[in-house]
Amino acid sequence: MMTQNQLQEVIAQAVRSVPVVDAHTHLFTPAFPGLLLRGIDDLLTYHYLVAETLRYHPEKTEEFWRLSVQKQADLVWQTLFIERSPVSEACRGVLTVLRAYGLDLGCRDLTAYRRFFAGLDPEAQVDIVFKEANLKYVVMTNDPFEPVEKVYWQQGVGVDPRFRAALRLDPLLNRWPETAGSLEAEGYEVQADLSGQTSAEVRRFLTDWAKRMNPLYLAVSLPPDFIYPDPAPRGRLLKEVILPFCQEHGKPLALMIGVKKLVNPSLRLAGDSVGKALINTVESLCVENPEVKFFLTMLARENQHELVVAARKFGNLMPFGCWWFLNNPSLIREITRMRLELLGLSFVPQHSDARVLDQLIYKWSHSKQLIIEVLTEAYTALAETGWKLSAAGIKQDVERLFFRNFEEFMGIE
Ligand code: HDL
Ligand code: ZN
Repeated sequence: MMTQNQLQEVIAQAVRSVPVVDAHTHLFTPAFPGLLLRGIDDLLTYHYLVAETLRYHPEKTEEFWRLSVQKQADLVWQTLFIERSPVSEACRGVLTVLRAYGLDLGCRDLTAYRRFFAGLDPEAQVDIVFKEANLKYVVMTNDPFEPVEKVYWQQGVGVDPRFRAALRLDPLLNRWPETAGSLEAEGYEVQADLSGQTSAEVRRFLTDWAKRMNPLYLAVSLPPDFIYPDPAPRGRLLKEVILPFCQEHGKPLALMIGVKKLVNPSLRLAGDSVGKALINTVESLCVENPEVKFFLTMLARENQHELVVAARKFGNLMPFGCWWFLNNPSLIREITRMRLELLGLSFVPQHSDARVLDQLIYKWSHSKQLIIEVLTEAYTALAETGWKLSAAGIKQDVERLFFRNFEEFMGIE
């Protein structure tokens, strides 16, 4: 029987050493020039930190957007790191990254940090970060309507296998009929009122892009008031095109529910907020589409318990991640405990949502530390029943959480 100390060490070692599949990021392979964000200025101008900075300077918002990225980073650094202690999760993350690169936090010298990052080759930096965060691969967010990115796919640019694709559908499902125009311009015979050959043509669009990207899953973020069934275009496109496509191609559908877009438009990417969504919608989708796999995350803390209960009812529902405003220690602990208690090991505890390459280092080290804490509580309670635990068994459990559950749900052998 392991002592408590031995048990804690076995769990910590298993989690720290387990390779990670990062189920959702906004990163890009360096093969897509200009799209991969990396280095100290991109870290400091992460939209989480922009929002935190502009709380102190709301009057500077419009001026802020006219600044260069470097000048924006200067203001963030001065406001959040020099004039105040960087206690927020996003601030602490920057410091975790600098420390992982061996940089001196004592000097607080942004110029010195810039000099260090300027010397990093993108491919080498990918190798360093993936090794430090022990990543098998990350899943990108790939939008076929994004003018710069789509050209790289149409040109057939080779993609590093450590960067897997996800076909993102927000413009299609959330901005119809505006998007109908983009599809028509690409040669797809669609009608704004979804008449005629629209369903068949949207399906052809998906087929064309699935061939180019070979996505692991299709994905869309949705507002709190998302309903299904729904006679409006989103509901019809889901019913007539997306769900049949996912079923036919065996591709899971990732639903990310609860985003209130641009509650403060002046903050741009930092202007989105959160709203409690309708779990009935999730239940309807799962019960009416038993052959479709729903990879699902919700943004409101208030939706987390009912999502876990819904997952107990549907094997085709896989909850994942502590998304965005939930990706903080207090909520990661709460949500992961809840999932372990009600779902055992049948969930995907975390994704990074990283937008900047180096963030992978902090997002995974912070989350792994918290998951170690929660797993230690759970295994300690289990050991107290007299159940015999082994290092091999714990290692297998941890592998399920950090990559095997995801790969099995995605149908990856
Ligand atoms: O829709 C999404 O994928 C969200 O993650 C947004 O990109 C959001 O801006 C974000 O970066 N959250 O972490
Ligand atoms: Zn995201």
